[in-house]
Amino acid sequence: MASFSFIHTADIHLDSPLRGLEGMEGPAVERIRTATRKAFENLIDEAIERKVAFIVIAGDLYDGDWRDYQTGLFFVRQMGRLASEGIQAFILYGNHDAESQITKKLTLPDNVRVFPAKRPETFRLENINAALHGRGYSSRDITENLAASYPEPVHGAFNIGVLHTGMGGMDGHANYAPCVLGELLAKGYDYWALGHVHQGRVINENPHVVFPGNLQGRHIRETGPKGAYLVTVEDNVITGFSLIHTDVVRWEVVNVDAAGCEHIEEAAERVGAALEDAISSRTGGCMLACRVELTGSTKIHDGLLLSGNHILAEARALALGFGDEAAWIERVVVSTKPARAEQTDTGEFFGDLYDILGEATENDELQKLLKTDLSEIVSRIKTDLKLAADRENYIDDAVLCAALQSDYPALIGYTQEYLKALLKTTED
Ligand SMILES: [Mn+2]
Repeated sequence: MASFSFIHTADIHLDSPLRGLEGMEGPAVERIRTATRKAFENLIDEAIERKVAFIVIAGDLYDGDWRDYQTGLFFVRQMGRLASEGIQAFILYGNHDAESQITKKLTLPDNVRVFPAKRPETFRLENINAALHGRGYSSRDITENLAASYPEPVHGAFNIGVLHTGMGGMDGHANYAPCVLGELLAKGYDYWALGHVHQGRVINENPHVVFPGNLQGRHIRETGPKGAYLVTVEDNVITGFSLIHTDVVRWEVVNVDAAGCEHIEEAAERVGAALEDAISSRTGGCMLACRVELTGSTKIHDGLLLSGNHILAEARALALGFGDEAAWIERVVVSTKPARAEQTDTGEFFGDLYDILGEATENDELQKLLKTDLSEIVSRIKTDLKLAADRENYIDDAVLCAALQSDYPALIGYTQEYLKALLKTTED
């Protein structure tokens, strides 16, 4: 009777360009830059060590068109490592690496099979009695229900459906190749190897319907441990199912309660303590890549708001104090509130201006003026961002978000807070 294991991965986004690292150097930044490749190498190491029969890549192997041939050559080299161990690989392209998105091409080794985009294809593995069904993307925005076109299961075999889908638009991901759980279950397959949703999730067991999530988190919206699923099958029954961690950088938000802080130095001390905690609880030698968020009511609220680069550099210095590759700070977000006594005390000198701005959030005339003046800039930002950022990615800067949504009251609100802090400090 057949017994074998396989690895299910997706959303690798190999060589995905990482924003915000421009002009930065050091081992930590270098580790982030090369993380998607290193995680993929880890996956191949695992596949070889565990002697799996094959690996399945359920879409978004690439982030988009290769900048040069190095990305493709890296992938071929990894496939060659599998080939020399007699391990096969099945690839299905998703919205990011759809046929229309990738213009460069390289010959893949014989152990690699690619699901076509025109129609579903079934690959049979007679020696282990498995059948893999799948259909790739011809273009990035597939609105057709691809699963509906998949064939009936091969009788008596272990059937795997490979599919890149937004299912019902989960986690805000674009709802490409939509389908519902019920129809996947009704297909009669044993395992649905899905891709596209970056937060790993086991939707169903027996039959298994699984989003493995990213192989490696790439930014602050892709937090927590990342990896791929190792599945063991004996006599057509799943007897082992576990997540293998492959990530080399782990993204987290580190909250720092700055309530009651009297000085910036005190806030920095708390940042240091929070970082130490976060670093000591990380696992598997992963480097921590984190966003520090300061919260709580404090009299240094204004100082923090205006500290800009200083508090960020300070946090980065604190992180370096734990070693070269222990932690890296992406940003410091100041979400503190003024201490109670200060909340109403805006001072006479600029009190009027503050009040005017306060009323302005509800002033239709002013908003009309802003709309006229700002709409061109905002629409240009929109175009640039849409070109640069994938629609799946989130814009996580609050001010940018307000601009993109033409939320003028919110924009005025941010300006009001910033001006208040600025004017107060100038007055002091
Ligand atoms: Mn995708």
